[in-house]
Amino acid sequence: MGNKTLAIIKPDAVQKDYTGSIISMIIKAGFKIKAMKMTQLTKSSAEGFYSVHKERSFFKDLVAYMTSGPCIPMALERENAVEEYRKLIGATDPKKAAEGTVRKLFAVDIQLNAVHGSDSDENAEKEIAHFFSKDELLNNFTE
Ligand code: IDP
Ligand code: MG
Repeated sequence: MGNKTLAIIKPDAVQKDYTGSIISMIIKAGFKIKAMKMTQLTKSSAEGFYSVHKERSFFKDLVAYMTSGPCIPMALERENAVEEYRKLIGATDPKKAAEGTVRKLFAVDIQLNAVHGSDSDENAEKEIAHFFSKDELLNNFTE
């Protein structure tokens, strides 16, 4: 059970000024922010980040969405981080997300769903490395 995950406040949520509310929920749920930046993904960076979905029908739209404006990636630390963060954000489709979850509160639909969360410890490592250099954080994690 790992202690880190990669979260992103996606462009639609940043644009609608949900950033403060979402970060507040993350902190109240017991996560420590170990690194954070605001950045606008290039097409190739977004394609790389979501390469597991490249054969999916929604891939082109997903890349367009994720490059549409600034987003806020964060490396988060907490016990059982991947699972606990996915519990906090709720299901991919906000219609199916539990009451009080980030996506229930802030997502528009299954695509414009406000936030990203890693789905495994292995992917959390890779996704954190996608956004943050070692100097920016990795040695800050308690192991
Ligand atoms: P996740 O973000 O909950 O892990 P994934 O299945 O990994 O969900 O999908 C990645 C992202 O692709 C979603 O967060 C959402 O923005 C988008 N997406 C997923 N499924 C669909 C779909 O059926 N239609 C449109 N966009 C989708
Ligand atoms: Mg996923």
